[in-house]
Amino acid sequence: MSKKSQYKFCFGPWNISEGQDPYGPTTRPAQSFDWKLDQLKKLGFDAMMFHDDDAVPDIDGKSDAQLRSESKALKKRLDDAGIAAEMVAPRLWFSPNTIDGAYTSNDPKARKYAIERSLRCIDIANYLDTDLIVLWLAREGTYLRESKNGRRSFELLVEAIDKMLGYDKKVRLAIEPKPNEPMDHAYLPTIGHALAIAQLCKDPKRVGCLIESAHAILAGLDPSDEIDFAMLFGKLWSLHLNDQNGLKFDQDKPFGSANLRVAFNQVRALERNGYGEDGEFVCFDVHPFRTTKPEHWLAHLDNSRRTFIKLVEKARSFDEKNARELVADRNYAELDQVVLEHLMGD
Ligand code: GLO
Ligand code: MG
Repeated sequence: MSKKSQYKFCFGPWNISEGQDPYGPTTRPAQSFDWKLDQLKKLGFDAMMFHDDDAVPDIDGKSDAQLRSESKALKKRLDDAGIAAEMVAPRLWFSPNTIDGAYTSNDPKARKYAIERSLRCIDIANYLDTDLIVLWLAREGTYLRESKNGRRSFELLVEAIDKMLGYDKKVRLAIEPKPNEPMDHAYLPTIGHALAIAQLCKDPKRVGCLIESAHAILAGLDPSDEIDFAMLFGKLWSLHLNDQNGLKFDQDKPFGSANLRVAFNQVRALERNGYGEDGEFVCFDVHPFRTTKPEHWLAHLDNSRRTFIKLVEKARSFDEKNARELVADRNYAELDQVVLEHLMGD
């Protein structure tokens, strides 16, 4: 491990969630944005991620002038708190306009709405002084294969991305792939898909990706391979670390909670590729358990960061020379045990 990044950390307001699931209501009272910002600062995190409507609530009913003044007021609050805005993401999965998808909807009015809203999201990013837009393409996919034309949908995705690239000459778009949920099948399920689509866009240099651990696991992949792959292309611009216990609903567990070894290998991949050297943040897209009491509400964020920092130490103190010798001798049985004992603290 030659490179030694100093990591910077962030999370989003939605990561202090209230415990609602499809089968029951919230279990913790909602808190204001200011309270969440205070907690982020108290925990010693460096930046916050935003959906466009986290930054400007009820965005669809607001004028451009309101969007500007509310974003600027937020920027001032962030500056006063010494917190950066890491990215802004258009929340295209809530509106009645996007029931059948956003950029790939069968309804041209819905597609127009999705693009216009994305351009407003870029305006917000500019006011908040970040050039990074995250595209989690929540509803771009199908419940029913015959309901959409796949080829046409990929073309529509490229068209939408090109509109965003054309609107702002500096903006960078990071696609956050996820194979399913809410859709049965998503159009861009993996980093390979995201980077391939980037090549069809008018300025491929400004289209990259964001890896979420749980999403890679849901695609049956090892997130550390996704990290190496994206970083080989110089395209890993953000990261949602969390954990996931196999092929279930998206669990957003604390980092390392389900599989410490998979977490260790993600950190090792980040270390060997020098993640963070160009200012990228380590973000945790984790949620509290539904059972969590309000007084323990921030533990999942603090714990994720503590686990990450301990795994950085583990990656840096791993006996690479011994590992190389074991690899040369094809003694993978011993390598396996060396990794386990290293993680157990021997
Ligand atoms: C859901 C996603 C979601 C996005 C966030 C940013 O599965 O991980 O949390 O990361 O909305 O666009
Ligand atoms: Mg995410």
